[in-house]
Amino acid sequence: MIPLTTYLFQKAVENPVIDDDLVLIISEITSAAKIISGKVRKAALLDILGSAKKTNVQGEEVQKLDELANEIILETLKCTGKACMLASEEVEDCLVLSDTGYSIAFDPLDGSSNIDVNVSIGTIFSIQKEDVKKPGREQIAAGYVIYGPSTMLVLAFKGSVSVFCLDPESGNFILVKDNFKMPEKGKIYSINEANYHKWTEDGLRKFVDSLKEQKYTLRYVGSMVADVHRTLFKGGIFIYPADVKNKNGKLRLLYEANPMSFIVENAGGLATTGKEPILGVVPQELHQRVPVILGSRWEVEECLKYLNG
Ligand code: FDP
Repeated sequence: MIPLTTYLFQKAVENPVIDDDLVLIISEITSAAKIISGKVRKAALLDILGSAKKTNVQGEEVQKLDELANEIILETLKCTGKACMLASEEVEDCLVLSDTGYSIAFDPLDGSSNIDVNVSIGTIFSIQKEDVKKPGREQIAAGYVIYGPSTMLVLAFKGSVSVFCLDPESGNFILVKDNFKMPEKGKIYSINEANYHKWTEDGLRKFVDSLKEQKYTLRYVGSMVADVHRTLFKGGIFIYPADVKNKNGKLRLLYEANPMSFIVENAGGLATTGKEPILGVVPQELHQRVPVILGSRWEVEECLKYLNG
C-alpha cells in the first residue's frame, strides 16, 4: 500500500524533475480533488446540483459544482505559495502570483453537463514551469482525477504514468498501477457520432465507417475524463474533431487536450490534431481549442492515414 506522497518522494530519487515544490503542488491538487470528490458524492444532499445561472468565458452554462470546484482548487493552490500562474477553464484571464515557480492550468470539473445525472466527471490539470502558454511537450506533469464509482488519480511525468485509487477509509490516494501502459490496439471508438454529417473531414467519416466494418463498438459518455479513462484502460480511440460549428473542435488545448495527450503518449499511445501532434501545438490563446484524436497507437495511426489521404 503506497500512498501518493510516499510514491512522489520515491519517484523524486530517480527523477530530478520532481522537486519538493512540485511534490507540494501535486499533493495539494489531490487534496483539493478529495474535497471535490466529497462534494460530488453528496451534491444532491447539499443542494449544489444544477446551474449557477451564468455562462463562463466560453459561453457555456456554469454549474454550481463547476464554481465550487474552481474556488476549491484556486484557493488551495494559492495557499501553497509555490504556484506562479493559475489558469482555469472557468476564469477568463490567468492569475499571476509571482515571476517564478510552477504554473498550473486546470479544468476544475470536466464533463459538467453530466453532473446532474450522476455520471463520471473529473478534474484535469497540467503543470508547467513559469508560463502556462507553452507547448504540451514541455509539461512537467499532468493528471486527472475521475469521480466515478471510485475516485481515481492518473498522474504522468515524462516517461511514466501511474494510477491511484482514493481509499475512503484512510483518505489517501493509494498506488494501484505503476508504469502503466495502454493497449496498442483496442476494439472501441469514442466520438459524438450525432455530428457525423457536420465533421469537416471526409476522411474521418471514412475512418469511422471502416471501424464499424471491423466490428468495433462505440462508447461515448460525453465526459472527456470518462471517455479518455476508458480509452487508456481498454484501448481504442477517442476523437473530438472539428465540425462546421466548432472549426477547431470543442476541447481546450491547455487544460484538456494537452494534459490528456501527455498522459496518453507517456502510456505508449498517440495524440494528434489530425495535422500535428497535440503536444507540439504552440498556444496562442489561453482558452484555445484544438481538434483531438487520441488513443492506442494503431487506431490513431490508422486515422491519420484516412485524414491525410
Ligand atoms: P462538458 O461540455 O459537459 O463540460 O469539455 C467539454 C466536454 O464536456 C467534454 O468533457 C466532453 O468530452 C465534451 O464536452 C462533450 O461534448 P459534446 O456534448 O458536444 O459531445
